[in-house]
Amino acid sequence: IDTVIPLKSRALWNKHQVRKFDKPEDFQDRFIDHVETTLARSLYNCDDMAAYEAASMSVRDNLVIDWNKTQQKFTTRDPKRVYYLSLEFLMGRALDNALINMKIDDPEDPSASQDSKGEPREMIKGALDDLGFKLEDVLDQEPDAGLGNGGLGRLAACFVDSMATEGIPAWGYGLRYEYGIFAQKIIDGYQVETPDYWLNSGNPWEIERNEVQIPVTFYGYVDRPEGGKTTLSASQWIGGERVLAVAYDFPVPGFKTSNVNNLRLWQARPTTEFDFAKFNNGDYKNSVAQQQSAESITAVLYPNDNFAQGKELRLKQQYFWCAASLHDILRRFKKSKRSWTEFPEQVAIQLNDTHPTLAIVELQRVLVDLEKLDWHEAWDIVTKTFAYTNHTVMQEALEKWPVGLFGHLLPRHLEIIYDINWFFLQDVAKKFPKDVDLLSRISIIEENSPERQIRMAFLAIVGSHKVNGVAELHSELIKTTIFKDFVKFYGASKFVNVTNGITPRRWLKQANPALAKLISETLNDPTEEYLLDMTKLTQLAKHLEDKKFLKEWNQVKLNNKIRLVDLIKKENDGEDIINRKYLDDTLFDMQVKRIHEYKRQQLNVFGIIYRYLAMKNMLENGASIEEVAKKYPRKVSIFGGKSAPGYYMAKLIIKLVSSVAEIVNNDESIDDLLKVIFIADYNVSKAEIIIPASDLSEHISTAGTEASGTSNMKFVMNGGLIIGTVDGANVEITREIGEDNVFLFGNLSENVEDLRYNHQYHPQELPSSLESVLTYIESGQLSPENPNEFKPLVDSIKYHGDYYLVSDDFESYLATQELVDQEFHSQRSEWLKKSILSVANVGFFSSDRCIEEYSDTIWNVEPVT
Ligand code: NBG
Repeated sequence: IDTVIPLKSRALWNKHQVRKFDKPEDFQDRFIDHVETTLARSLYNCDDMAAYEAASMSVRDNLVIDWNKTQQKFTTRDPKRVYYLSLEFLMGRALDNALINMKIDDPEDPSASQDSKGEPREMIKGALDDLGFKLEDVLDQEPDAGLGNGGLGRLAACFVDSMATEGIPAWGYGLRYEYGIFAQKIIDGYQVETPDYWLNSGNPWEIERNEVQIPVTFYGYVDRPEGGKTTLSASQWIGGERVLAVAYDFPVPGFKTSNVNNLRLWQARPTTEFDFAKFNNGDYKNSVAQQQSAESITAVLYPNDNFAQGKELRLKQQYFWCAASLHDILRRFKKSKRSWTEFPEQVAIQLNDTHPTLAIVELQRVLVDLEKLDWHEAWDIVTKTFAYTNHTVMQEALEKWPVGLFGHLLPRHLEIIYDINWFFLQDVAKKFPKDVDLLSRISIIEENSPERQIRMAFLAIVGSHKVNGVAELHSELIKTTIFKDFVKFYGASKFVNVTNGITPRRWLKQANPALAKLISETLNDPTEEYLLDMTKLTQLAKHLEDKKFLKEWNQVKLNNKIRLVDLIKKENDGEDIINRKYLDDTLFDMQVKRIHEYKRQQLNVFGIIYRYLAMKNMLENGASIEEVAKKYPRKVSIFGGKSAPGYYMAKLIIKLVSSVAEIVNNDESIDDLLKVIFIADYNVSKAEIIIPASDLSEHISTAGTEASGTSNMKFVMNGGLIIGTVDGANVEITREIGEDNVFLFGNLSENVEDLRYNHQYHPQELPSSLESVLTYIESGQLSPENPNEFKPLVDSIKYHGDYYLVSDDFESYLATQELVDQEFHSQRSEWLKKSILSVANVGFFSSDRCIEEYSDTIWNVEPVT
């Protein structure tokens, strides 16, 4: 390894080598060191926030030591590396996770296993306690790193955890947004967005790399030097605007390993060049303003989930990030002095959705224009390097860029895309000479819209060697619908499935420490190997008849419910909405995820209205409250999730939930039998409290619309049962844990098209159950101040074709909910067994399994141990 340090000085360096702390006293030493020197505080003004910062920096010191070693190891061994390009990394909090994943070893006795020292988390808890701080309060200071919208961003976060854990030489690349996903406030029942300036008190987890600054160019024009006659030859892009990409690195520790990977996020900064022309004209202010606008590139995360907005700034973000990341990757490769043909043997780049598709074009540009490779030679390298993950079949979420906008920002890239398409279409025409329609259908350029558009998904397919969907059903669907023509051309083997997964370290151990403890005791696995090898969980099934175990299992759930009820109380200014007397007997039914029509929170809330009206009806007809309780036992319906700020219908659904909550929660006649709660500002750290408390969760998307879903896996991993449609990963969850343990309902995806067609041509009669709900909403009782408030929701079903098939699934939803009530209330020990069997068979959904599949079938990489 190259170094500028002269040989004679190296011994001294080694002598002063930094060491990891491995004892409480050493941690305390570090902690106070950071309080007094890094933070310039003291014993007299160290509050919880300062304690969080000092603890984080101390823990980070340990991680950084391992991180340096990991990176050195990769540099020396030079294995094939994986680069995971994702515009979103929804990391949540880092400190607690680091305490779980951090490996402590004894420098004096490296053979002594960590296990003999106990858990680092416990050690730090004790050490902080001695210093006068409670770990829980300290952890609570950390703002979420909310650099993502929903499942797609959280998936990337789970993947970096698993890649580090498995020893895959991998880096994540993303953007360091100054504003993450907005904070949601609910005011008078409406969502109000407030900016999430998460870096407000600094970020102890990042390392600013001012030495890594990469210039990125936009706009301008293309020049072809002498001899270069066509767009295929080396060309020169004369850029118009230049900004710098500065690297910020986040250590990503693996579990039970000293492997620490890197997540590199780019921040945009102005170049230090100065526009002297402007300056000399006396236009100092404008010359500075232009520089300032550079920073806007990484200012804010686009808050849309499953929706492509098509704004120039978004395209700028994408290119900025792709160009910087690729530059970094190429620089690292070039150090090895290998030939370009070896590039795909050394580098695998995974595209998380189409957002980084420009990286394909950028690599082709660099190889042709700068490295002077022949077009075809370059293209061969490119396609062997990239692989693309599709996360949705929904049209509105598929990215397309108008060529005008695109060509203005990236003129050379547009030429390259046209050339890629030209060669591609030639190949298609050769293979299917008679199929003229096919060419326009499969073309990367869509011609028949008002303006030509670049279809980014098509470009991603053409530029990749593998394309994967994220659950079996979804991976089949993409082959038969949106990418059908590509299967015809390439054959089916280019299209594979890798079913999503989640990291059990965060979603079991961190979110549900009590359950993790019970599991490790029951499995007689004190060092928690099951968190790495989840097949061990199947042994839980042996204990189904153990009464004591069932009781403990139930107690864990109850305690988690109390933890959640405390949170809800805190968020409601200290008022308890949920009656604490009956918690064990109350079914906690949850739907927490982005608010979206296709996810059908409206189906859930219509079901609640139906239940409420039925209860009232019974009472009016003289039934006693006990009789009502028998038919409609205790239940709390919990909602949480953000709507995109510009998504009118989703926002209306939030308001509807709030309005229903207002009526139901204040109706004394139903005696707390039903409560409705909307938890504001759903995010990763709230999910960690909400999910472990669920008895039932809802995954009720219109069949064929939810690519996978990952919260379904999180709930199951925490012993919650699920009610769901035959959609996304629900299908495989059912296969793994058994259909007796899942409440499935509704139409199948193969019928969706016909049902939609029918709605259009034969406006259907609604089931009377739904009719009564819609009539109630139309009556205006939920919104006396604006009786027509929810008309658009009603109309979308009654008059606008009910695109999401709420009416078709309503009856079967109600019937299945009735079954849920019965089983929860009258067969409680059966319910508990189902809960245990869910956890016992959830192992398949560990993201470690995903990463192994990606490594074997797509990346062709091996762990470095
Ligand atoms: C989302 C899907 C989810 C899936 C996640 C992760 C997009 C475009 N898609 O069903 O809606 O679980 O991706 O794969 O955000």
